Amino acid sequence: MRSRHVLHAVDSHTEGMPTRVITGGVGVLPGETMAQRRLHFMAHRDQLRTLLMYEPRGHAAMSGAILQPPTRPDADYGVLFIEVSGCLPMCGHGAIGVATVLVETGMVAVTEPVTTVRLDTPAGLVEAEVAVHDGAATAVTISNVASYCERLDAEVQVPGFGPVRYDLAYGGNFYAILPIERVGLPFDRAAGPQILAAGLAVLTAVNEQDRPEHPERPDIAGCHHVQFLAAGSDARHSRHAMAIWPGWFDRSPCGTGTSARMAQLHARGELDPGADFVNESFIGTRFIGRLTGLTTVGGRPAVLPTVTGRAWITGTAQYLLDPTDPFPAGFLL
Ligand code: PYC
Repeated sequence: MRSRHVLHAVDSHTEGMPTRVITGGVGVLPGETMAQRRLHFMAHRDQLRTLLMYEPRGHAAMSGAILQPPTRPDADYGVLFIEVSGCLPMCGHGAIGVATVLVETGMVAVTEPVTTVRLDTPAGLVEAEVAVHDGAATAVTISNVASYCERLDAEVQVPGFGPVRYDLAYGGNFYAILPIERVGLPFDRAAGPQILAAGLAVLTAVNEQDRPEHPERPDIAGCHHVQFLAAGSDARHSRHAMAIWPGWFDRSPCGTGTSARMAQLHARGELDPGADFVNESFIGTRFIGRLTGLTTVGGRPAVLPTVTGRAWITGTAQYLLDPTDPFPAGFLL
């Protein structure tokens, strides 16, 4: 056996969506903040992401997180979120997976019934309250970054679909949000390829015609996620298919998407702080969201969201790269 890298991983899934947590083998990335480390990684180390996320070690809907020492004194770990899509500023299912792995592998001091883990993410500090029973993480509630609604009832010209009305909100990533009937498709997994194609068409058109940019963070820009709502979705219980660039569905109910959806519902006057909001994924798994307060982002009204979900460890692994491997950056089919 020969290897240019040995990467230590604890694999998990959060309500169906994988988080491959890289616990060792990467070293400390340069940068004074996790946002700077993310930009450095994207510019100089992206092959490590594709090696870990793409085939043959991953797959077309793979997701993970690289652990780092924190860059701020109030955090326990720095986290860089990696996916087939790139490096996200924040990932809710990933944060729930990371917190579960840290607790269940003893990488943080564990107290019962609740262990608090503070994650230094590129989008900001995210606190995770892990409910622990007999050493097992039974649920994780993350206090996500401030989220806000950027547009209500905006219109975009989408080739093949014509004018499409949508809302756009930020919850750690930007989300276009619209009922699925606006693209003429059923909320049905059998229509998955058509839903993905519609999602890619919508996000491409949004980015070409009115690319969103975070008012305080120019490093967070662009829309790579489209939240297609099922009929009957409301501010108490919402079901969605989350189409993500370059062409996959979130298996989890999407933590940053849940936060963005709550910001949108609040902007529409339909969701107040304190009420439970059930958000359901395309495979039927659920997160419980709640708004805990109001704030501002770049002078705009914003909300403080929490998201509760569960994660399970599925294995541990050492991923290797043989010097003769013809696919050192992996591949996607
Ligand atoms: O849970 O925030 C999330 C997420 C983003 C992309 C996939 N999952």
